[in-house]
Amino acid sequence: MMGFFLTIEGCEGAGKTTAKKVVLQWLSAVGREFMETREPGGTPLAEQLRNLVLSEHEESVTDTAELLMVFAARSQNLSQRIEPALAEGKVVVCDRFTDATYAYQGGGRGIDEQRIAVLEQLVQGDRRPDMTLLLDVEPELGLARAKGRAIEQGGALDRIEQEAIEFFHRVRNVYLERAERFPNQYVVIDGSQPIPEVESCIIKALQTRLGSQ
Ligand code: Z5A
Repeated sequence: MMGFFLTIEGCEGAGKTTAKKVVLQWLSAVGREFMETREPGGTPLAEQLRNLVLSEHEESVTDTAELLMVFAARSQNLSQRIEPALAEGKVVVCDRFTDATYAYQGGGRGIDEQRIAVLEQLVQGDRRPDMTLLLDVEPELGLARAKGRAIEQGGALDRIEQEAIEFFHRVRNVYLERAERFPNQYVVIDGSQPIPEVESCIIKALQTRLGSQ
């Protein structure tokens, strides 16, 4: 059986975690072997890089350093976990991938898309997601949810979540532009719907793209 690379994307609080649960339950129900991971992260070293990217530092983090850290983490995750799982014919379910780099470092920070594309090619070669579920919500709604959850769990917003609202509008715009540009890859799901509706959209998308494989 061929491996399948599925990524889940969206602004903060869009419902990615909720979507991931639905995807994993569906894969178990149809008996497909899967491997679950996230970015930045997924291996011990990549998780350390994740902490560096998301935590506060005394010195300011340059946009280029942030970009290189997410790609360094990606290189580890690809070689240690993603590529081996795909070679074994598994479905890889990855919470965020390079589309997030285009959205956050490209849209949010304003790094030129071509620079990101150079690193994408260097780190990934021709590897691209087979399918991306984009949970789309207005940033105001997503951030309100993320804040609500942070309060519930007694946590705090991370370094990126503290950006101004305009940052997240730029992030969302890049995601939506990419969804238009890559219609074979993207499935856009309205994340502002009630959870049961979001779940049934996800299941329909999985049946269409993975059901016959
Ligand atoms: N980042 C980057 O900059 N560059 C890169 O290349 C990559 C990542 C790969 C970590 O990502 C950060 O890394 C991220 C981008 C950056 N920015 N930040 N910060 P992350 O995915 O680990 O963290 P996150 O974006 O902050 O995820 P999140 O806030 O956990 O979002 P979520 O998973 O989409 O949310 P959720 O947990 O599913 O839902 C949030 C709450 O809303 C929760 O209480 C739910 O019960 C509730 N919810 C969810 N769906 C609904 C619906 N439909 N109705 C009502 N309530 C709902």
